[in-house]
Parts: sequence; C-alpha cells; structure tokens
Amino acid sequence: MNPKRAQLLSDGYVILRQVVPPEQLDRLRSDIETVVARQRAGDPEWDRTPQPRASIVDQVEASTIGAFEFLLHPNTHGVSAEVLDSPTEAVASNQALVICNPEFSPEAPPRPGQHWGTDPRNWHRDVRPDRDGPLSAHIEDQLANGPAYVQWNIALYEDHILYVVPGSHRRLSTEIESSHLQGERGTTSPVPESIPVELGPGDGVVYNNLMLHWGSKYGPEKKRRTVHLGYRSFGHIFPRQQCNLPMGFWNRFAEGTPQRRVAEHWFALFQSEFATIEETLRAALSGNGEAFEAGLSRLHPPEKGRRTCLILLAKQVLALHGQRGLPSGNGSGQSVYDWQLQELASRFSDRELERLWRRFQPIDEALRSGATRHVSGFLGPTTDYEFEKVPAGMTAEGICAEVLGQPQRLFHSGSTPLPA
Ligand SMILES: O=C(O)CCC(=O)C(=O)O
Ligand SMILES: [Fe+2]
Repeated sequence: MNPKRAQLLSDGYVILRQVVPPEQLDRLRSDIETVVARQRAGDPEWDRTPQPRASIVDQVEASTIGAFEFLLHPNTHGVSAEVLDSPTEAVASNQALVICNPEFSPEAPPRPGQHWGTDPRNWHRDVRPDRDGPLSAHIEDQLANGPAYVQWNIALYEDHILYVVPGSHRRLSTEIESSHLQGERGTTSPVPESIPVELGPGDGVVYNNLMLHWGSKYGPEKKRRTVHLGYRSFGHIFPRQQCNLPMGFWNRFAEGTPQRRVAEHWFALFQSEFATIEETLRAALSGNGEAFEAGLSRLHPPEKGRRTCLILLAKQVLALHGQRGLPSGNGSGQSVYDWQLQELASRFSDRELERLWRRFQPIDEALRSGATRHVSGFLGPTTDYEFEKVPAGMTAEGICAEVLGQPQRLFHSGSTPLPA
C-alpha cells in the first residue's frame, strides 16, 4: 500500500514537509494576505471573532487567483487522491478557508454543546450526531473501506496549534479520554497521549477529522495563516461531507483555462451524486426495491458499511423535509450544498416530501436515545440523538425494508458493539 495512505489509515494523519513549494511560499503568503484583508474589510465582526476565518474562493480576484489555484496542486489535490486511493478525476475539493489568529486575547471558549454548537477550541471530532449520525457508524464504514474525505491544515507561518490523538479515528473514546474530557477544563487541556502537530512554514498535515483533535491556542502572540482545505472522493463510500464551497466557485477561473475545467468537473461530481440521491429517494417513494438497491450501490459501492450510507440518507431526508414550502435559492451567497438541498427539495412536491419523511422517520426515531445531552469530544449542540452507538438490530436490510414500506420491526433499544 502507498505508505502515506497506510499512515493515514493507521495514525489518522500524515505530516508532509513543503506542501507549498519553497519558491511559491512568498507569493502564496501575499495572495492569502490579500484574501484575509478583503474578508476582514467586509466583516464587521472580524475583530471580535475568537477564531477568524477567511474564505479563499469568496475573496480571490484575478491578481490573487494563485490562492485558489493552490487547491489544484499535485501536493494538495494530488496527494489527497493518493491517500484516498482514488483517481484524481474522482476527487474534488469541498472547502477552502484560511484559519487566522485573532488580534486580541479571547476568553476561554464556551463549554461544548451550546444551542448553536461547539467551539472547536474544545477537543472534538468533526462529528455532529444530529447531522451525521452516531460515530460508530462512521468508524465501522471506514474500518472496512477507508475514508472518502480528508482535511488539510497547511501552515504559511510556523504553527503548533493543532493537537491530535493518533489512531483515535479508529475507535470510540477510551475511558481515560472520556474521564479527562468530562473533568474540569478537560476539553481545553491536552488529552493523555495527544501530541501537537508541528508545522514549519509551508508544511501541511492531511488528516481524518474523525480523529480527536483540538485547536489549542487562539491569540494575538503569533501570526497564524493556515490554509484549511477539504477533499472528497466519489464512488468509494458516501461520506458525511458535502460541498461547502460557494456556488459558482468555478467562475473564479477564466473560461477556457484548464483550471476552469477542473473546477467545473468538481461541481459535476457533486451534482451527479445528488442526481443519484434523487433517483434513490424516488425509488423509495415508489417502493421500487431494485431501483433503490441500484442507487444505494452507486452511492456506497461496497456492501459492507452500507448501513452508514442509509443513516446519512435518513439525515438528507430530514433536511429535505425541513425545506418544504421554501423557495429554491438562486445560488447567490449560498454554498453548493445549501443550493443543492433546496434545488432537490423543489423537485419533490410537499406531499412527496411528507411521504418520504414518513418512510425514514422510524430510522430517525431509532437514532434518538431519549435523553438530551452533549458528549464531550463531539461538535454540534446538545441533542437527543445517539452520539456513539448505532441502535441494536438496526441493519441495512431492516432499514431498506422500512424505507420501501415493508417494515420488519427490526429496531430494538440498546446498542450494537463495534466489530472487533
Ligand atoms: O485550529 C485548528 O487547527 C483546528 C480547527 C478545527 O478543528 C475545526 O474547525 O474543526
Ligand atoms: Fe475540527
């Protein structure tokens, strides 16, 4: 196996030196500085935000386009494809930000599980049980098939802020970790066995964001300009990450350029997956088991771990149901995903969305524990959705039968352990 992929699978992260080729560092710093200045100028909250972030695609212009072109580089896009074990043509970027230092000393972050979510200056995995389903579903899927998403931090100036717990993407939190996280200031102090990721200028870390990690220090002492990217592979498994880039991102590149073709192709990958989601949901509505299976096997080709894809489909249906009666957006100021969701919802009638939701509702209910709480180590708000465990008896077959209108009453209370 490719040694970088092997390391990503076992440790959850790979540190790579000079992801920014040294001769390009000055230019990228200067393009990114302009991106940051424009974001700051347009955002009255910037100077009060404890974790200021700038959107590369929103803020680049012709003269700073290099900051966007960097997403297409062999060291970012190419290495992402390599570690995801995918052809580059099947890998698209889905987010592009710059994480900056605040110019003041912020107060300690609010405790995890606020009504608006969890501040990433607390230890966490990038998992929100209300939107993503339980952690063990994702672990199980990725242990069988590997991840279909990687995230990057690429430091333009020295950066030791990100801490990680190596290997924690392959398992639930241990007793020791959980009791540390529940302790006084446990979510804002180093977890046992955690290490800082030490990046020099131009170095990057590519990681699986299921892993426990922490943005340890946000303050004015040290300049931070760390490029934060995400890449998805298609045709592998169905991950929880959608496209957070703004609609029209491809238009940033001039027509007829190779960069424009790549960016348009990225959009096409996300669109074609959404078309498959529509076909799969229509098959559920009409109770067509064969077509439902066919859609499912395109969204999540391996049979093992398909239950996770079904759980995520239930989340999509919940989100679509929430769009009933809303007009579809024109894309302006929207992320690709928000636009896609509205667009897809508008292609179903309200009655169809209601019926779809009724098909998926038993799955949604089974994913709720009955107790509203927040478990440290997760993003998102306090919720009654299960954080870690998939309910016992929830199988892919049971979900399919339920969704196709032939319920088997397979869901019981309790939970299934992870496979050994
Ligand atoms: O500051 C960092 O490097 C980590 C940020 C993070 O974990 C997040 O935004 O989810
Ligand atoms: Fe995070």
